[in-house]
Amino acid sequence: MLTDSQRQTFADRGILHLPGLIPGQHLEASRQVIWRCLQEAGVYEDGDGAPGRACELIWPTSGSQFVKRVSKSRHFREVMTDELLAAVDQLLDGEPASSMMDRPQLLFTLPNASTWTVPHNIWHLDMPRVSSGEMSGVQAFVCVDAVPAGGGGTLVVAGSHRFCNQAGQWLSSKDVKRRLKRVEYFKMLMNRETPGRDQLVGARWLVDDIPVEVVELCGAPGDVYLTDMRILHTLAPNTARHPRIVLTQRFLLNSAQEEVIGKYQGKADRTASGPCCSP
Ligand SMILES: O=C(O)CCC(=O)C(=O)O
Repeated sequence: MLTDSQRQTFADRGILHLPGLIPGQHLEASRQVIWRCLQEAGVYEDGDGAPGRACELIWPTSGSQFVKRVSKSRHFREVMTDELLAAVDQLLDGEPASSMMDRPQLLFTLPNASTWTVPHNIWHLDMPRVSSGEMSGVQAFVCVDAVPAGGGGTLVVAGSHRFCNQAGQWLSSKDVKRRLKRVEYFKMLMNRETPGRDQLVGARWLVDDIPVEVVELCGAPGDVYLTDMRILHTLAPNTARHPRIVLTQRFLLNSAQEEVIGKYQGKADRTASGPCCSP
């Protein structure tokens, strides 16, 4: 059961960290299936599998190939415990919602960088903003193995879900980014030339009276982050010696789903039948 203070944190920041929410026994099957696949690819944990010194440094397979092979495991469902689903339900105020995938998706990043940086690109939303400006759903991130700082955890901008909600119309991820770039903070974040973008991590800025902060989703095995699906986020490099292993599931409100599917359907119909304004 979430406290009022946790719900308020989520409303204010668009992100809630629930340390250790998923017990080890609910992670184990996913962990085993992932590591078995890694071992088949020639990557071994040494000894106790402690994060930070768990893997060979030479990776015989690319991350995306690996993810394709392992991504369909039914064991991933075990991490979506009743406690996690109840927390999501509370944040959605009990409104009807559906998970977007039949099982959680693997977010996996091999060690791929020697220097950690905040990317200026690939910032995005997974879902468009609906015309009411209200939240469209909640995304859950579950750390299967430890994700240390600099270890590939997703980067999110806490507070970003509170911008661009007054448009009174459906906004694609691109539309939202275009509007955000008119605001100095976001312009700085998404500009390749900005020096010291990394200093935005963990630093709270007040932008149009809204506190914003770049947050790295790192944590211990079993930690969960719940995010408002309006939040701006991106991929991060992994400078650790251990792959980033996180499972994610998105829960979309049925009300939002109708609007989003309707829009995409409209687009698909127009593409199939030619331009909508053709004579
Ligand atoms: O950390 C990642 O791999 C990116 C996650 C992401 O962009 C998403 O879940 O939409």
